[in-house]
Amino acid sequence: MNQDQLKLLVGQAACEEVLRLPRGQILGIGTGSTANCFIDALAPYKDHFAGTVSSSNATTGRLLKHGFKVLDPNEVSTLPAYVDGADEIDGSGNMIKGGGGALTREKIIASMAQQFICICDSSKQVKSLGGFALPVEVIPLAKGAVQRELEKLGGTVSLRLAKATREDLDQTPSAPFVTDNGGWILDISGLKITNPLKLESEINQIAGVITVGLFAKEKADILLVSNESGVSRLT
Ligand code: ABF
Repeated sequence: MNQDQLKLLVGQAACEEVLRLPRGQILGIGTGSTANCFIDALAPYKDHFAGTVSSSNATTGRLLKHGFKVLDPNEVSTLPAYVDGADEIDGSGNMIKGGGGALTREKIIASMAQQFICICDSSKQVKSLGGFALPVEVIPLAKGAVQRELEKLGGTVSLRLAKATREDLDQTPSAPFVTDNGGWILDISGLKITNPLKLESEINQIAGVITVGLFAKEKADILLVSNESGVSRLT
């Protein structure tokens, strides 16, 4: 099976997992291609749920297209589950997230949920985090100041650029990628993250940082991971 097929498989498994919840619940929904497979698999059963809370404009658009009700997070006090992908996940459930640029809302909605159900294919499982560049969302005016602080951690820090369109390639260099919250993203590559919880806390303290894409304080409670032989459920 290729990676797309593995994502479809785990999206289906996550659908079966959340259908075990009593009717009338509100679900937190993540962002990315694996989360999209979950949304598409869940669409035929949308009436089992009272509504959803979304982690990005992209996910909101997909949910609305399928006819799901999408609620303002401020209308919801708690969620039984938040379902989302990850860029990397280690054996303890610590994750790097934010490759898709939605890390801030993902972390907010995950913090509202009783259970974080991470869904991924086996390529995302690592012994220790850092192979994937760590995303840090920053207030644009603080980009320089935060970058200088992050460079002290080791690794290489780069500003994430918007995907160049055909016209852009011929003219100006790409503009910075702008998140749903108006933030910019600095990606740190080359880190060997031996203590994700400590690093998450350290980076959170830097003035100008909105969110760091380390999910160690809010780890995954359940991991559904797909590989050639099917889907495993790890807790
Ligand atoms: C999202 O899942 C992001 O945090 C992360 O980047 C993404 C993984 O993307 P994909 O499922 O497309 O591999 O929650």
